[in-house]
Amino acid sequence: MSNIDFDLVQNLYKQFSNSAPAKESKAEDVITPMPFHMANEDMRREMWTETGNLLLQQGAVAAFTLAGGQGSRLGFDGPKGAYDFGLPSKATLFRMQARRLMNLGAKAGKPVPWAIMTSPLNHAETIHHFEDHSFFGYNRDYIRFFDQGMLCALKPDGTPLQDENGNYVEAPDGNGGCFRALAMSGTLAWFVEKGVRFVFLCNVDNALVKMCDPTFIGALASNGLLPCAAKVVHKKNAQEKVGIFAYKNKKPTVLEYSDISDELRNKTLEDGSLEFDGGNTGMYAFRMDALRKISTQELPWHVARKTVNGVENCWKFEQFLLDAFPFLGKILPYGVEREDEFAPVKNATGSDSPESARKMLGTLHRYWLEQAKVNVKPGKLYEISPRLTYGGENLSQEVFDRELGRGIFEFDA
Ligand code: UD2
Repeated sequence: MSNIDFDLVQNLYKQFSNSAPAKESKAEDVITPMPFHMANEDMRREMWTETGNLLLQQGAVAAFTLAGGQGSRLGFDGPKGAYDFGLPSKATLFRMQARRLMNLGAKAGKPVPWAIMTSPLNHAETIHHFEDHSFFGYNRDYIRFFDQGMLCALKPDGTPLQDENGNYVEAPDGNGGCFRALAMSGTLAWFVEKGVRFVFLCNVDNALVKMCDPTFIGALASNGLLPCAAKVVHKKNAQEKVGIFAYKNKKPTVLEYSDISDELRNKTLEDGSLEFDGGNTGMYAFRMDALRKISTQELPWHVARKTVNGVENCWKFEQFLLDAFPFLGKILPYGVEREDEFAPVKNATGSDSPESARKMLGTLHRYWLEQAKVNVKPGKLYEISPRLTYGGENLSQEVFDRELGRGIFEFDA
């Protein structure tokens, strides 16, 4: 007998089918922008980096990758982390994350515990990807996979959707299911056993993600009143598909792009800039006790009407990680430059695509080489292996000459 929670989906159907699509707020809600400043302008930056590196040396920092989503927009039917987005090295998103963590672990003299949340739909394939690549050389005692919960999809009339064999069609319960799955899978306990005190949590699909960024972790650790932090970028434009940082009735909130009204997303200040300008990058840091607290909290549900198995307008319900922030009550909005840290691979073409990610990574790595006074070729882009550098350090003409074609690749946009 499947352990499908039919009561839950029926209650959610009743909740959502009787009301108009929930936008970000009810009339009485007060929503105001959340100000943030750029971390690279903060005088405490050096101290934050030292603190983060010290915590990594103590083994007190873990990574947690959210990889249970279905990469439907990309048109790739495997796990998105296993997607090779066309770099000269053919690195997949998982390999990049693994090697960046290994760079940090080598410098800290301690491997970084790494948890990867999958869903039952891509769990086996994810494990196979790692096994096929010998886990990218990652220490097997410091990597752990677990899958998130699933919810039955409903037909437009609210009855459970079944496939041609009569099996119920289930979908992942949203990245907000990560807290429950982290606890129920025993991974939170695994973190405790490893001595973890801070967890860097990120989407699987950002080609520039600075895994367990020591400066970011140090910024959270340096302020004992804060349960969590999140990396923020200035939005590209009003339509950019990112959550926006705001206060809703004085509580820190990230309002998802699918849940905000056009009126709110298009609001501008007198100088024409966006009033809600803080865009969510999907990179967060949590204290362990904040994760414990949220794992026992029932987050709100969101509804999406999607075509599932060829049936249009089906009901899918999911929880958003973003809804943890109002419960935690405080957050550090940590401003970062998009060019340095945020190149999502979401769509097959256009913005947030493999091509845009390749260009952003190649441009950033070229900049790193230019900063190291390396003679780079006009118009060429570069890919530098995380084995050689985490954020542009330790590069020189000598390294370039030795590594070109091995750990450094030259390519055209
Ligand atoms: C996410 C953020 C959005 C912005 C954007 C940046 C949420 C709810 N929204 O939007 O604010 O930061 O990313 O690129 O996070 N996932 C699971 N299980 C699920 C659903 C998703 O693990 O059931 C993972 C997914 O694998 C990915 C991450 O959560 O790593 C974000 O999911 P998405 O790419 O579907 O979210 P998106 O792009 O709509």
